[in-house]
Amino acid sequence: MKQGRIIKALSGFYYIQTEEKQVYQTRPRGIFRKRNETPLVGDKVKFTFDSVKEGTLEEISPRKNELTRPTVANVDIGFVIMSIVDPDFSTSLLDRYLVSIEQYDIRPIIYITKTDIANEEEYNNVSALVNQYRTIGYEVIMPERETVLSREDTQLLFGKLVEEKLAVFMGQSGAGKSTLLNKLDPNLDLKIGETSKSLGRGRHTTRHVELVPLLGGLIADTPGFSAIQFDELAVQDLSECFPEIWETGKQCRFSGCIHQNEPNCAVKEAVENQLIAKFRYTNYLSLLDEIQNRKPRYGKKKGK
Ligand SMILES: Nc1nc2c(ncn2[C@@H]2O[C@H](COP(=O)(O)OP(=O)(O)OP(=O)(O)O)[C@@H](O)[C@H]2O)c(=O)[nH]1
Ligand SMILES: [Mg+2]
Ligand SMILES: [Zn+2]
Repeated sequence: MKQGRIIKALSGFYYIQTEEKQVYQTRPRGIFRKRNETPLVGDKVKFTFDSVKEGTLEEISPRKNELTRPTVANVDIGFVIMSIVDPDFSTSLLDRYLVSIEQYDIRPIIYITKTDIANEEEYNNVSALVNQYRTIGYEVIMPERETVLSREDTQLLFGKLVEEKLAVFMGQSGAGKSTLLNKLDPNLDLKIGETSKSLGRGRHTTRHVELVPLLGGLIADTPGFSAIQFDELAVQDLSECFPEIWETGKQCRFSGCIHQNEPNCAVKEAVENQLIAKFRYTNYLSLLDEIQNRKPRYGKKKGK
């Protein structure tokens, strides 16, 4: 049996890439359907084959994680692509993306675009916020004002990060995800300036995710959707997705404190003393409110 990774799923076929970068077209064994198990893009698998067009997917390795929207398994890095302007930078949107990554224990990296067209004030405002995110511990890549990174610098930087890894590009429509990918690999020739809003929205869209081999790793571009839902996150798990709130929360009087209305809450105190950024706490509370008010459903535990 050969080993590889599913890089594309389309019309019942699974395309598996091996270490030698050969791609095999396979169909899954019937047993998966019987077990109600769906192979996912990103899955590490074993397969047999008669030719590159006729293979059989035999076995799926246990997943490290499973990202939804896009549905990709075993994601190592989530790049959140955020523009300063056009569309405007928003911490509440950024935090939504971060939570959607943190809940699956994926390493988040923030990348700031449109540094070349933002004016001084806009640049400085975002720069100040970026520093707060760095203080929390987030990795942020932000080119100098009035510049964008050269192709060489971008490739060098990303090459170090994505080698041997599976990365997903996320971010609002128009933020510059496809532009960045084209810079990393001009052969990709992805369409830019195309709003893919109509995708991503639907409940059961047939939109397919594809992993693109890039700089020794695999990258998935995604259409920008701003409506991220947190169907799988339980109230108790949200603070784990805000590293600084999680850390400080260990000192709260009540062990199950969700830092909302409880007395002697260390988080609220830290916000008052400006040790935790007010906007982060506000974003936390609004997400908490959203989770508390969503239609009743069982929250899935964060896989640790
Ligand atoms: N000046 C400037 N323009 C940029 C930058 N990045 C992207 N753009 C432009 O912004 C527009 C949108 O870029 P895309 O790369 O298509 O954005 P996207 O994130 O892929 O958007 P969706 O596919 O809709 O999710 C295009 O007109 C790009 O040329 C940047 O760093 N600076
Ligand atoms: Mg795009
Ligand atoms: Zn608390």
